[in-house]
Amino acid sequence: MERTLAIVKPDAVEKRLVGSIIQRIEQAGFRIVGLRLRSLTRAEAEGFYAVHRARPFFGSLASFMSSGPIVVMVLEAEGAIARWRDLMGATDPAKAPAGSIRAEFGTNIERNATHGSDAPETAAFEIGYFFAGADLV
Ligand code: FUP
Repeated sequence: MERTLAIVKPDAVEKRLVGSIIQRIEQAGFRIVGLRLRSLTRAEAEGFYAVHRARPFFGSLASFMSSGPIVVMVLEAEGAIARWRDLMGATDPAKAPAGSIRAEFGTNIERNATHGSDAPETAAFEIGYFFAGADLV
């Protein structure tokens, strides 16, 4: 079994898409092992995306991610990291396959509705960023 971090980003929370996104996650067979609604300070958003610090979009991304509440979740399944990224679709909603979460619910490459870890090492870092072991069921 593998675990990944999923985030419903501020754009999707504001559009009241939390239920629709969780429904897709459950229907796809993931077990939700951690779930919380919270806000990020700008410093927390910068820390979460620290790997992108040198990229031109970093400042705007940190502002967006700290602009409103997010839902953070830990999802468990065989191959959870790749499967959640498949369900989301490409980073840019315009390039995501029809029917994927980002194609259906995203606005643009920044306001793209959801986040998912991209590798086991990043999943471990990202899960630890939001959850203690005792928070996961
Ligand atoms: P992903 O793994 O699909 O979330 O994509 P990346 O790690 O490449 O990018 C992380 C986040 O940075 C994206 F979700 C949105 C943001 N981003 C931009 O705002 N502009 C870009 O050109 C690329 C990424």
